[in-house]
Amino acid sequence: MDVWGRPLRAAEWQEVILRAEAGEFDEPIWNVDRGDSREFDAIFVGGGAGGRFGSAYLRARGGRQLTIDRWPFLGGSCPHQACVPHHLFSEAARELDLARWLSGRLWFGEFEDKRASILELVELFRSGRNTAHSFMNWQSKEQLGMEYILNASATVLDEHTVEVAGERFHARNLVLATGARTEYPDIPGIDLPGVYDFASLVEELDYEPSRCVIIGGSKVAIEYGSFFQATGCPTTIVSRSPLMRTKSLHHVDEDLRQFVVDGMRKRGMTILEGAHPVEIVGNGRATGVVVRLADGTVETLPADFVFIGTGERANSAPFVDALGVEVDERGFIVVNSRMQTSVPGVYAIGDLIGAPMEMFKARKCGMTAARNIMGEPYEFDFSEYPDFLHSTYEVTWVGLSEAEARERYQNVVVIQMPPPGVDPGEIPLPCAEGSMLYAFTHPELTGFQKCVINADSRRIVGVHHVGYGAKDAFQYLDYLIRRGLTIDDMAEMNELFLNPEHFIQLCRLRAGQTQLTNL
Ligand code: COM
Repeated sequence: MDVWGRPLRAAEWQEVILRAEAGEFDEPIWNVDRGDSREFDAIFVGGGAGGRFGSAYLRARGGRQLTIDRWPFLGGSCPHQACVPHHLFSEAARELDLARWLSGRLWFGEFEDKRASILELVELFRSGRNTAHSFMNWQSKEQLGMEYILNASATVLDEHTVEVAGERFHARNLVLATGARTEYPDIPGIDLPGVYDFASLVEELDYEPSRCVIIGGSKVAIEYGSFFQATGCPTTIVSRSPLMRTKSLHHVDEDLRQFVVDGMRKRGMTILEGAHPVEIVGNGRATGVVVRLADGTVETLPADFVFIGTGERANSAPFVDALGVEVDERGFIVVNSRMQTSVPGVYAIGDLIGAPMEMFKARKCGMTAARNIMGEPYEFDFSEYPDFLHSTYEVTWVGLSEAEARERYQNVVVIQMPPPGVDPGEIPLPCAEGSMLYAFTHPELTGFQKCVINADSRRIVGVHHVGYGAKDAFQYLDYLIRRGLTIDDMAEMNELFLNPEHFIQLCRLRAGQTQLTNL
């Protein structure tokens, strides 16, 4: 199917994508300007967030790109299996949580334990994701002027050549962007029906789970586990490390962690830390998980639904074979801060180069590769970034934890709500849009916040929040903290009462002090 020069409306794209997904046609979707004789500056192998944003940036800089994806749409796993369903499920978890705590009050009906269906929500996502897919194709073509080939696998032949559907394309550079997939633990029974990860969940779930065991303690485990539990499906997390202390999460403040993990337990989840999965047992399908608990005892946890949340592995093998690119011990492609691999002219971006597996990193990696390819030396260091996850709360943090700050600076003060040593039931803060109903009914559930300040320089070095509606602010706080934001700058800001994390007004209460003290 050739769509070059033929504008397709988003609704027409929906039709095309649905037919391709249903297997009604397996030919490539060609959106290539055959009349343009210019060499491609880059071929992006993979059209997910990194490939799409890199491609758009390179075009905007006047370059010519070609983006190839095996799926019939651009945007990659984000709108298909990862971030978008995660946000849908987390929003459902949050709504359900409110309904549970306000059961029988105001306009809320009596909360029933199994009040929501995981399957129904998965089906809702499955039937609606096509709109995001079609938007990606439409925008990339009509608004961004990208050239692409979809619904076709790319075979990399050498550092300048890629073959698609028997045709060879050449470029000055290659940008590898094929992402990662869940790394399944090597234990007996892992292949049984009833064992899912975030991707197979949305592709294959066809029954209503009634009891879940999650193997692993990653962000995915916390987020999906909170969702499963909120629907009324009793959920147990089996994690080797304490939750939120896994390697992939850094700068997590201990008080924030406690609030989140206690909150999950308050909502009925079982969290087994220091526990190891031994085997998934079943009779044609999973019926339970055998675990070795922290005290050494072995127990079988019944489950008709096992979810893997252990982390991810790179889809790098074809590039190692074809190009010999250097990879690390987990298969992630090694790049420098310009996204250049060990092979000249070959770049790698996004999840393929390792943690953090976050949208901002994928997109900015793509942009970084594009800028360098277009002759602009540009480096991207993603070792520091604002981070977040969802339990039934939105949990957000940036900068140093209190413990890290105390190691680094002599004189640290903290602004915290609820303050240490105070009964959280007496202080319904932080609260704002999204937590007002909790504040007036269950004040101890409204959330937690902490601002960590180097009292000598007056600089804010870390901020941490559990609640609702504050994530946006953290994107800007990150930027400002890197530029030396002080408590006095905060006191100059204009709070839109109630601003979700309350940092502006709380900082203003202390900014008048010459010698800062805790609040
Ligand atoms: C977002 C996909 S769902 S992309 O980053 O816009 O390509």
